[in-house]
Amino acid sequence: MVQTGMAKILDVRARSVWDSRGRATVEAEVAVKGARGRAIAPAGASTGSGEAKSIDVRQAMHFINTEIRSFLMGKKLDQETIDNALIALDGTPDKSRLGGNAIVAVSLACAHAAAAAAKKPLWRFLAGNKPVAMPVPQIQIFGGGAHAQGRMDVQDFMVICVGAGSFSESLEWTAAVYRAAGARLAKRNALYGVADEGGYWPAFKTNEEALAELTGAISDAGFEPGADVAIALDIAATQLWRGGRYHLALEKKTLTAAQLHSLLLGWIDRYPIVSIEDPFAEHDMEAMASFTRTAGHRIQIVGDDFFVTNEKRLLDGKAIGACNAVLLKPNQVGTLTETLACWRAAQAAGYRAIVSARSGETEDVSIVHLAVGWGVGQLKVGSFARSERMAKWNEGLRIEELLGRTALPYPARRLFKTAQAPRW
Ligand code: 2PG
Ligand code: MG
Repeated sequence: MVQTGMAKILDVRARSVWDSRGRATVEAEVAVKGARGRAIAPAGASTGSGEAKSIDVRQAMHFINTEIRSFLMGKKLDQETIDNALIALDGTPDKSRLGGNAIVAVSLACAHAAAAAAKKPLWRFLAGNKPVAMPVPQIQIFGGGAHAQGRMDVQDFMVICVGAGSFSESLEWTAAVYRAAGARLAKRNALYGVADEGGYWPAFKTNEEALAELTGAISDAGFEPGADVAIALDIAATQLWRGGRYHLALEKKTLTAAQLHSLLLGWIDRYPIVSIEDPFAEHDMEAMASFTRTAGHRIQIVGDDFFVTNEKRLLDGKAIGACNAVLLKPNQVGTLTETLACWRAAQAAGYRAIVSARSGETEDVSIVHLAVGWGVGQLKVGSFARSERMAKWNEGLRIEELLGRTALPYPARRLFKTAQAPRW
């Protein structure tokens, strides 16, 4: 990470603000001479047990305004040193004393302050002089799981515009698919509203019906499923796992890991799926490894609750051949430095990564800057509605405009080479 190494912290403050679910969350503000940075902690609903623990917002504010503030005052704005000091100051393995929410807000606010002091946008500050590419978006069309009161078992039905030539074109195509999906649902009288991340909350009878409808919406919008626009799923399977079995409430089915494995392989055969996140529960290491052995050469298999942005968990997963990609959520691990360590470990392991928002979000757009500045390649922000989501897509558009022709080639086609003859 590029550092100014010069600016000294003059002030650190916290305030309570509101997130997209109308819940209080913490914002941190860090001041240096002539510049300041601020960031807001997001919140998940389907969380992994290995995540940094958030604490009560009043408590988090109190710690930022007292202990963290007195500790950081006068310190050099060096990200790694500050993050390591915050980890040591907290003193717990899961950041439960000072709060993962307090720590991530301060860590990100420091990065913003350092970039502002260097008079650079955060993405440029993080990238140094290296050329960067715009990330490929994964955008939710239907929402389920913990984000829609379990109405559907699968949490995210998303699209990846694998054939699009740029970030902005990906958004244009997604807008068309999102509208087409809404029109299909309205026609069938199957629309309940939108789920937590802005995706439609549909009244389907089975999870597979969502796949068929999404494939239909891609065609309705004038695209070829698989070649132009493909499907990505987040099963968020930890949420389905009870007593060693996977429970699909919508279909009143209880599956063993082997049965879920077969179900998912069938879906990959029948629908244009290019990525599946958390196909098995966070504890089900062997099932994840076995699924990766079978399907890892065909699709991207992403660990979210499974890795919780934790470098050590990623290395353990690599050792048994589980997954081939990792979701990066700064608040899942707690600091920017640990998030970057996980991304570096992923690169060394030959894994891909996707920077991701949480289901509880705000207007904070830091993650877009991380995806671009670190050259991560993919970005997941939720759906294509509601301003906490659109703020991030729109920030990407501004960065794309600034990059202009200096951008590295947009990586969608390279990452998701589509089958010559569509299987669907
Ligand atoms: C996920 C995220 C975002 P949450 O599971 O990937 O979709 O959800 O923030 O609730 O963990
Ligand atoms: Mg997930």
